[in-house]
Amino acid sequence: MSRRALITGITGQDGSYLAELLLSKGYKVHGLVRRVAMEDPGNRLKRIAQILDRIQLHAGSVESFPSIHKVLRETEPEECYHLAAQSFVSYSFDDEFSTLQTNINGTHHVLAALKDIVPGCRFYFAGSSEMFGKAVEIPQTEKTRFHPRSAYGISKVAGFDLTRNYREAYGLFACSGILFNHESPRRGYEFVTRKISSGIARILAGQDNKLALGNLQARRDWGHAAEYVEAMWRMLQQDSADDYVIATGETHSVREFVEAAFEYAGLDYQKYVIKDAQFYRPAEVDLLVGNAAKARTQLGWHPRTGFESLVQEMVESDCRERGVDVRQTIRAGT
Ligand code: G4F
Repeated sequence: MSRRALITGITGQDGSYLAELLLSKGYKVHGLVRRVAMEDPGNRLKRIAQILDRIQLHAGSVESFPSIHKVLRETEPEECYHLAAQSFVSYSFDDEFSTLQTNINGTHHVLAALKDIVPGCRFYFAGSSEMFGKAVEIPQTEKTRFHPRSAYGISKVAGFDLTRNYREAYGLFACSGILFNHESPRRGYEFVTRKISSGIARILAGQDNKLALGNLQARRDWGHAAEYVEAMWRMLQQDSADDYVIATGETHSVREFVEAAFEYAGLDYQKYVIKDAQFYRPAEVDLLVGNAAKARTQLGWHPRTGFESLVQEMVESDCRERGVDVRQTIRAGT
């Protein structure tokens, strides 16, 4: 019999890659999806359109304990990947209350319902390098002290502690992945990498001539999302539950991403990129770089896609979507 997995946040970048990975391993995949998303499949289910006939979606929300309870009773998963969250750091400054409420209560609801209904189910919590915030050491490991700099980061620290406490207090097989930034052509347009790659595509398509950005000095450790979901799965296949940093170990500034992406498209970024104060954050996370040695040793996981390849894949994909052949524009020296 195939193993059953439930993914909250299945419609997002990570959820869609994870669902594909689990299907390829023969799992029966269930996804928790807001009812509004089910009513707008063309838009909100677009990342999972290619697998909709092979997965089972359940209407519900992590904000509602009864709906989680109901879905867990119906599906009785053996593995639960809790990815659903308000995940845009910038927005968490605009609405701290809803970010804290959705992210902390959402995690608490899932853990509490699992303990009641399927205590043997293995649980994955999507932690974040934003928990390190004003990082106290370089690179960051599982032992680095947290110093979050946003309501989003604070909500992830709370989720991490809830997960650890359900493991210690109730014996749940509950793990947290401390994932550093992970990108792909499926990334949301509001995140800086996709904003840059889609901005370039619009410029090459003649639909725009400027790209407004905020802080170009911030440094991030950017990997490929399709590889990071493999680490999530590996965590739940271990003999015991634990927490792991998932990162490439390389850090680049936003400016370096901009330069690499524009250069690949044959453009001089200085002609197009403008600074806009609205994209600066009240508190910035200046430098993130992770040490994933524990994941490498214990999970056998390591990143494969380098920085340049990631940048190029994203630019190419966005250009293709707009009907622009970026390789041709490079040859033509646009
Ligand atoms: O792409 P970002 O919005 O990602 P951020 O804040 O690092 O968070 C992402 O990664 C986390 C993992 O560490 C996740 F937990 C989280 O859910 C999310 O996936 O911003 C990256 C950097 C920031 O320093 C930001 O200030 O880019 C800088 N930036 C500069 N201009 C911008 C912009 N960010 C955005 N979104 N838009 C800009 O115009």
